[in-house]
Amino acid sequence: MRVILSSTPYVDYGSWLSESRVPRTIGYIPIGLLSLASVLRDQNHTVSLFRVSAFWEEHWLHEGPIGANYERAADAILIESPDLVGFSTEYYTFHHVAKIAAEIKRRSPRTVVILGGPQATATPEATLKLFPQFDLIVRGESEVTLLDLVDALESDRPLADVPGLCIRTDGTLVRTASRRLIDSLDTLPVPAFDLVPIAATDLVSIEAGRGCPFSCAFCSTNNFWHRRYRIKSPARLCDELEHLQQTYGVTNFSLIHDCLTANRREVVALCDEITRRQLAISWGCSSRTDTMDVELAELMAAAGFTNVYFGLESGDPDTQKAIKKNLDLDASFSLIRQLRARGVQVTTPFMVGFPGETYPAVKHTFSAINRALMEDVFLAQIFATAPYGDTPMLESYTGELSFSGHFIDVSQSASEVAIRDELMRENPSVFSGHFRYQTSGIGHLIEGADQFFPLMNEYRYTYTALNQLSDDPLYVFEKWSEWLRRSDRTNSKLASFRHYGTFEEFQAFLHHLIAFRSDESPFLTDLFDYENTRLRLTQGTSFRETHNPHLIGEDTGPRIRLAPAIVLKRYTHDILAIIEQMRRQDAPPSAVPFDGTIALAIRDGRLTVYQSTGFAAEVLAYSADSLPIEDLVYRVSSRQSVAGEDAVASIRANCLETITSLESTGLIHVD
Ligand code: B12
Ligand code: SF4
Repeated sequence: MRVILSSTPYVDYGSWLSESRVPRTIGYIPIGLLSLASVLRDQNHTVSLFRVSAFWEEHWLHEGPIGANYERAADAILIESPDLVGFSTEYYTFHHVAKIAAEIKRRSPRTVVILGGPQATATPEATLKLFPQFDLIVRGESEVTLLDLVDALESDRPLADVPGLCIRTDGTLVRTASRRLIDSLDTLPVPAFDLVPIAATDLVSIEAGRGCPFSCAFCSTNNFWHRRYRIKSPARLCDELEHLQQTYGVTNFSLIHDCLTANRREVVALCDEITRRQLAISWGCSSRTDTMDVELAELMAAAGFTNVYFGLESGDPDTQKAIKKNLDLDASFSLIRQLRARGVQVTTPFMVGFPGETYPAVKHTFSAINRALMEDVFLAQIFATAPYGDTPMLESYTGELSFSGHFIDVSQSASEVAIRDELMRENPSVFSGHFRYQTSGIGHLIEGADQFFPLMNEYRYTYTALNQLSDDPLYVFEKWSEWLRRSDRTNSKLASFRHYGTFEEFQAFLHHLIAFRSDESPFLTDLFDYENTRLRLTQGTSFRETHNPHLIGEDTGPRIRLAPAIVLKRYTHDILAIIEQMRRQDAPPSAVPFDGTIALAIRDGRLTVYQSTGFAAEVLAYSADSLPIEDLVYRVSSRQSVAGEDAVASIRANCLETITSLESTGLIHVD
């Protein structure tokens, strides 16, 4: 059979925050589909992969109705005359998948169009009822089911005999028998990685295993995999890693598993095998703070572990219990601190908008977010709680949802958005993820939180200092929400979308907040400038060396020059000491006077900060003007009113010593 498997589109958050505000789609490796493709190919079926994101990135029509984009995608899929087209689904872009499928069915009614993945599995009956373009849904784990289905279609066997489906029979919707989970993931063939472009420098996701034994009430993935932890054997996983390393030169991996460390023994065995084979790789995974400790992390780090995703969700102890996450935040932060000290990169997602959540509870969460930022996490994320299908939380609160409509989608006209929203509003069982739970007076803190966190992270010190000085962890976010409401800017192209603010606007907003408080805390200005400079440097803006033409005289021998990509700043406050105070988190930051020069540089891809005072600061400043060394000696001698050869020689020696020491840091060079 000729089969095409299609991934979901994925709309890039970052593109929305840029000044152009044109939402783009971005590609990813659809691990599940690669596994299905491999299983089908092993049985001699012809399989292609259609990546909607990649297609739209190239072929998206910015003008005209959005429908033309669905038609284009359908045409591209049908070019290969498939017998079966299978779409993957997640709630975020489900509406687009449904539209592409409708176009396929309209053009080619004989093509079997099916759905699989987390969203379709959560609401199979409601989905088939709403969307006649789908012939059936494959529920849950699908490698065996899909093969069985294709075989049944080819041999005309009744679909009712294929476990793991939801089908239409005689006008009714029927779930066929449940399908048992595969016992050993090692029995699956290696995913069809050849179907996606992979470059040596990519971060490549590979599936380590499936299933989390915990029971967080908001989470859909635990039920999906029956809360059964499975992991590929160390030998099998290392074979896959080696295959990718040898074939594509990839060294950076994400080991996809809902909670890899939930089984310590398995993780230790995996790390032992990676170490035994001496695989020169780095990798990250998802975990829970209460399933890892320093000893395990060190063992993992020795096997290439460099980053971890720790869902902390809430800073409120009562909410932790209510959502059944049950994490001890103090213990979590203590672990995070120890991991950071060992150079492990940590990302901490938080959530707001749990059922009945109150203002004080959200305050606790924002307090924990400040804490995470000061523990130097790579990213503290905030997500509005989406009521996913097939979660205990949604089951308990189904009757109390209200439609949100706030999310980042591809560009479309106001009337198209209105139609989209109506479809979602009227079908809460299919589109529950676009609704919100009823909360207690925190509505304004939910919508926009997802879009706020990238801004907050980039300005984490200014953000946290402002919050701490106000003794209110919600100070900046609430003011920002107000600012956005007041500015009420809309993009003419995307008039129908809510405006969540851009980096530039957030900068202007912070500038305004600081101006308000500058008497009270003048160091904020230095801190903000420091963060702006860091941002410009880390975003790759090239800084030219500054030349002061007045200082460049005749060629009088070697000059000191500032090394490239270094920015010098004169601050009156000790930024590093202030940041250190904030990290201690025992009191709001206070001014620490400083009289010197701070140099910001990117070294080995990381920001490095040097502070220098006294004569070294002076020499650094001169190096920005590429001053001849003899000029420097002359200036210092004149300033100190030194005369006589011996005295000048001693100053020259002092200058040379300082220059050598600065040269050794790589900040300046002499030519
Ligand atoms: C890696 C990952 C990502 C990656 C890659 C996404 C991908 N689809 O591969 C990235 C970072 C891009 C991502 C983004 C998002 N993700 Co995500 N992601 C995951 C994660 C952790 C692993 C996915 C995976 O590879 N699993 C392993 C493979 C083997 O399983 P699988 O993909 O489900 O495929 C199996 C079956 O579902 C089925 N199947 C899947 N597709 C199809 C299609 C057909 C035709 C058939 C027959 C069967 C079938 O067969 C496969 C083999 O058994 C899951 C959680 C999880 N453990 O599944 C969340 C998860 C899928 N993501 C989720 C969400 C919400 C998102 C985002 C919306 C987050 C956000 N706010 O931006 C975006 C949406 C992006 C998008 N359009 O896909 C939710 C989906 C919930 C829902 N009901 O929709 C999940 C379940 C996590 C959770 N509990 O919240 N995600
Ligand atoms: S620990 Fe993570 S994956 Fe497991 S149930 Fe909780 S949220 Fe879901």
